[in-house]
Amino acid sequence: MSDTISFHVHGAIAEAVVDNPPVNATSASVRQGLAEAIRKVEADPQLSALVIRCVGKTFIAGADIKEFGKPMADPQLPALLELMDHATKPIVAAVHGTVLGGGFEVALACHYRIALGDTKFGFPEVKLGIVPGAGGTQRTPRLAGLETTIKLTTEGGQIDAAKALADSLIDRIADSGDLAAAALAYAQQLVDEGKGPRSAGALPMPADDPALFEEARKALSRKMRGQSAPLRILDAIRLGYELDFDAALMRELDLCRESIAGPQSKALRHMFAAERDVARVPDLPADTATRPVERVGVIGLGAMGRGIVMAMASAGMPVIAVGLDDGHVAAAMKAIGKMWSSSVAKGSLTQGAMDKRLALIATSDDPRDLGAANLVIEAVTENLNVKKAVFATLGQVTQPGTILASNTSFLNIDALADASGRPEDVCGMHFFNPAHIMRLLENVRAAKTDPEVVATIMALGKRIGKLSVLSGVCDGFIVNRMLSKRSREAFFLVEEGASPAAIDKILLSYGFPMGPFALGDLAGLDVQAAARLARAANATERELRADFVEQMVADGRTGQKTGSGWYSYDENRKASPNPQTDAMIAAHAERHGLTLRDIGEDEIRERLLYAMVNEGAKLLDEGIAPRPQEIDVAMVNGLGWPNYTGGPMFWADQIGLDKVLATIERFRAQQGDAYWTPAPLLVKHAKAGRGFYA
Ligand code: T1G
Repeated sequence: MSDTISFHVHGAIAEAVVDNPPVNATSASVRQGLAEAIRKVEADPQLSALVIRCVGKTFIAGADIKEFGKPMADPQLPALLELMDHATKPIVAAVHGTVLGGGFEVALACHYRIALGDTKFGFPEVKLGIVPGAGGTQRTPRLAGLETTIKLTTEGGQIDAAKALADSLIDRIADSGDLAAAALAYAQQLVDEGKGPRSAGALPMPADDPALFEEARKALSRKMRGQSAPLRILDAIRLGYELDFDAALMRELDLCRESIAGPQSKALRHMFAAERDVARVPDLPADTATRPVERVGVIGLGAMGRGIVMAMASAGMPVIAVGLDDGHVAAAMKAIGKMWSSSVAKGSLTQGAMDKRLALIATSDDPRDLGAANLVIEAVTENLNVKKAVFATLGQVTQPGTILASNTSFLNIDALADASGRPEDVCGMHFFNPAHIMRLLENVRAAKTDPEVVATIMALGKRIGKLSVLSGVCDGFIVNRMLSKRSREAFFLVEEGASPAAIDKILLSYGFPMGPFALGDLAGLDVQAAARLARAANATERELRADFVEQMVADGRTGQKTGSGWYSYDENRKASPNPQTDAMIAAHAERHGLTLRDIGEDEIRERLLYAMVNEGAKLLDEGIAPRPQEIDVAMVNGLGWPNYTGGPMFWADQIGLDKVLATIERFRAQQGDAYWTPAPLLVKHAKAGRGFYA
């Protein structure tokens, strides 16, 4: 057998056991070993059936992503599955863990399936921009029907064993935890009952339902806007109505290969790897000790503090929530209760789970109560002096070794560290609003942060289900610093003659969920004005002059919440053009003697996006972002940069840094050195003909 498959014989039943860590992917040696096992069983008259199972945490979790884009050794997965389909003795898949993608396809090509009760099944290919390539779109509908197939393959979610059983995707749930024994007994029973092989391909397709496909197409075009794989997967399922089973499999494989070769899959696979890379901090040894975190304190119960309390309690973490006074605490708990109650009303949370979460939250208006926490997150108002005072207090009321984290989005954490008197315990944990929903967590290492503190907050992020990215200290860290350059260009473009709606539309069609102006209205223009004020000392005259948000705030127009900002909003917050905005822009131009011009789409898009790429290169130069991976993961998950472009740094690499640099030089000539001096790293890489990724 191959080095990843062992072969065992138990009476008349043979067993092929896959051992290919970490996730038993169908690497070449697995495919070869399974093919050999099938041939062996076929050739041996003493053997009547074959069980395929895996050791470790999971059954096969898919094709081996590392093999993509390289020539694949035979047998390819579809050829292996064809061998199974045509075997003359029954093959039983015994599955546990996460049965995903190519792994699910292996199981479906087996003739019978038995699973542990806590097994999960899914086709995550779509998340990698891939059409399933080994029968997933053909066997699934024949077994489970169209609705389950469309949902599983186009959305990439998972179902549990009970649902898989109800949908005939498995035949049996093992009644004990001993899957190996249960599978052998099942195979023996099949043999005893004279049950032979069975192919899902021999079943008819379910009755066609064009309306269901049409509905799915519409929903996916909305929900996964810009992505090609979901729609290609629908095309693949339809092959079952157009071709016979074998021909449909061949065409499905073509679609799979085309999708793997396409730019979106390349970018999405990059994101998959980058998300895992950022969990490993380059200069932090993997065996760095972490400090125990059994109770988290949160001080400051505004929108961010509440969201952080909710994120912690939702993850099962006991929290001490400390507000300014009784009134603030009561208001915060009322708001939290209201949000969870609305989830209960919608059915996305059970009352029991909500009660459990609430029971994890202790409240107080006395910071001394934070002495019982192992880690405290400060989320008070975004003002350096206020925060310094809080850190001085925290330094006194908490035990030495208690981690003190600030949720500031742009203030200097080194200054807070000094104020605490325990700088080695201080770091940043920058959540994104709403903190209980947004997946990104920017963890910030300050000058004196202890490595154990870094290791602890990275681990804590994972524990509460966040995607943690490590950043150094600077104004705005990774996401807000890059975003501030986009905002600058957006305001300049308006001053030069582009309409906010046109700018938003261009970023929307690039793939962002919304453009900068719609985002400003949503977040609140007063918030944006306050951030501009905090940075005014370092702003240029031109940046100060582009004071549109200040003008609107002075006018009482702070965005969605007042029904008016860049856009007008009706009572359902539906946006429409705002004549006041047009008037403001015209008056602004007249007041400052600005001439408006027609600006092309390419210039608008490139100025908004290259400003961020250039800033990203500076973050790398300065060591604020350890690697381009941190930037791509942060921008995709924090700002909604479309994941199928791979994030700003990967995207720039695909364009070619020489081209990006040439465009930036053009903007520099047009707009001035203050805004468009290329980052030294960008120049260096462009000259060397390489990318941010080697
Ligand atoms: N191939 C290669 N390596 C993989 C892998 C895969 N499919 N899946 C995970 N890894 C590596 C991962 O990079 C990491 O390595 C380690 O395993 C642990 O992963 C023909 C076209 C299975 C639920 O998309 O969803 O099948 O970074 O940190 O949280 O139609 O991994 O440590 O070096 O995520 O326990 C479809 C993707 C492929 C499955 C485990 N399958 N994987 O989660 O650990 S396309 C997928 C996952 C396909 C067919 C086609 C998760 C997991 P390292 P981890 P985890």
